[in-house]
Amino acid sequence: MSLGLVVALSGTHIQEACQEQVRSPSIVRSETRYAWEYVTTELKERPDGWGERLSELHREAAYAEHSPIIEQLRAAMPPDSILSVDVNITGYAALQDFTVYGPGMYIFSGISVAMGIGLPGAIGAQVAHPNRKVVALCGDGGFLMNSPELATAVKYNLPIVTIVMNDNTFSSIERTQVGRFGISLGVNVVNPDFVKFAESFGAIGFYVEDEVDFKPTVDKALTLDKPSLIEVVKRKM
Ligand SMILES: Cc1ncc(C[n+]2csc(CCOP(=O)(O)OP(=O)(O)O)c2C)c(N)n1
Ligand SMILES: [Mg+2]
Repeated sequence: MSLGLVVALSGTHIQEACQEQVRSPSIVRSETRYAWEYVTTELKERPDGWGERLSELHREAAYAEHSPIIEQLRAAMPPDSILSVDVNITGYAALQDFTVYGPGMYIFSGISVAMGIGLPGAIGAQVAHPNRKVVALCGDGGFLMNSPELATAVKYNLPIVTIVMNDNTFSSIERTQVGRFGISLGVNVVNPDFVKFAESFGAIGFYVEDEVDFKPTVDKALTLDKPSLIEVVKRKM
């Protein structure tokens, strides 16, 4: 997401940084961070309505936790693999902490911040790059929006690893509601058993309750030649 957003909004120095990225991935990270600050802070005074939206995005990004999951995910994924990120709290952490080594290796819905992109984005990436590893990083709410696409992944034997961070809640929304109003409403969701759900499509299901099991499970899932889903129990902070 970050690259798509910043290239669209903040000009040529970012594009130049992208061209440098294979040699210097850190340039892209720092330039991305700079551009994110620019679009969400300096442009927030815009009179055309985008200023307010950008301020919201800035608030959301400022909330982002630094999830240890992201570091482990980066360590498990080969450098040329592709991460497709849905709109969720761990996804916000990826926005700031997941190092990207090349163009087209990080997919997000950009400034529209539309939920549901995680799995379909990964399917498109896997079809385009059959020899690369592709991971979708989703919240429980965002995953369920397009979860029937597991059937597509199974039908075309796409070995995508879908990670579902399950907190049985629209936590991003809960946090915003509590921050603004002190209470929350309508944010708790009733979920299926994600492992059984994945298995019912013919995918492989994994269940991770303890963070220390996360990377070994991703390592294992990345060796499979069929779609898999890893449900990660996400405890409320
Ligand atoms: C299509 C769409 N609908 C609604 C929203 C507003 N929204 C942003 S985050 C979010 C909740 C995400 O829930 P989940 O996927 O469980 O991730 P979590 O916030 O719990 O980490 C919602 C409803 C959105 N961004 N896109
Ligand atoms: Mg959730």
